[in-house]
Amino acid sequence: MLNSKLLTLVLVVQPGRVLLGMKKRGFGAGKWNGFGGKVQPGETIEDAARRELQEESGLTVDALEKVGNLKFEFVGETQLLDVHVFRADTYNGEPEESEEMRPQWFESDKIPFNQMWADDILWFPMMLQKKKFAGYFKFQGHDVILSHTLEEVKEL
Ligand code: 8OG
Repeated sequence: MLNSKLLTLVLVVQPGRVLLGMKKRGFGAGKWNGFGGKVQPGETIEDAARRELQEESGLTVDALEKVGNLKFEFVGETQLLDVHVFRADTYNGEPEESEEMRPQWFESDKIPFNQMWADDILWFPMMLQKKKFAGYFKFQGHDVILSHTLEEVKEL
């Protein structure tokens, strides 16, 4: 049986650009990604998303929109990652480097997919178009997707 671990991921989007962070350490180090991490006991998923965004980028947000749910299985591992993806279209503060992330804005047509998780190129277009999506990805190691499903959904 797979047990699952709840995680959050926040993409801050402005007209024509997206804020990503270079992950400096830990899981996914060396990849550009949104901001997020583990949901702590007693915390709602959305509170966790706000907290991680603030800790990793220095930004606070008023409204977070739920846009996706992505599940990741890694061959040989018993833990399924259950990632809740949010989009923020407004924010307060200025992005600041943290111990975990070095933030940088990317134009929406110059997103560095070759330095991101392999699944991101598949769902980023939906996220940018404000479509909601649900997906399941089976990874071999951290770079190869063996199989996946991904669909647009009405509700999350
Ligand atoms: O706390 P930690 O940094 O380990 O949390 C992992 C972060 O990485 C969390 O924000 C969820 C996110 N994440 C995955 N898998 C993938 C993925 O395939 N693509 C993207 N963009 N983010 C992912 O755990």
